[in-house]
Amino acid sequence: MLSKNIEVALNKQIRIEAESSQTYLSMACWAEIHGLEGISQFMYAQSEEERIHMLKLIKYVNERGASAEISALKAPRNNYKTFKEMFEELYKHEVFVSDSINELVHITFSEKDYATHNFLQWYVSEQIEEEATAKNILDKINLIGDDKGGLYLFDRDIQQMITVA
Ligand code: OFO
Repeated sequence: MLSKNIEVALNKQIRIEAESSQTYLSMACWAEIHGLEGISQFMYAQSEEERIHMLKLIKYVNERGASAEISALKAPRNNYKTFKEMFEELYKHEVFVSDSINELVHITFSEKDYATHNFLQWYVSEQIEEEATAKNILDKINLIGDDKGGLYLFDRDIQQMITVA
């Protein structure tokens, strides 16, 4: 059985994962309407991945005798000046999610809930990966600068970075 504090904290994370999914869905749309096919595929996959993160939390909360809450979501931003700005947002967002997971892990310690602590380790590793991917992409974008040919190749190559887990 989960404590009330843990239930509340996990439900907050469920909302964050759902909002992440919506944020990346909005980025996918922006890239699609701007003709950035590869980037858009990447963002659709990211959105899917965040939904899986959300579902994993929902199942865990319900299985542990508490209730997962499906709440209203904040509307994501739907416009970007450049694709670089969009990826900067993605990186910032992933850092925010990592902070939130860390906070959650901290709460499990203070509540002595080692089962949830153990469950969250998957998210800790996932965030290391996601932050690294976002950082890697930003480094590539900085190399490309304003070069149109570089953007063309980047849009093609980013599809190789698609993973859904
Ligand atoms: Fe990329 O955020 Fe989920 O965990």
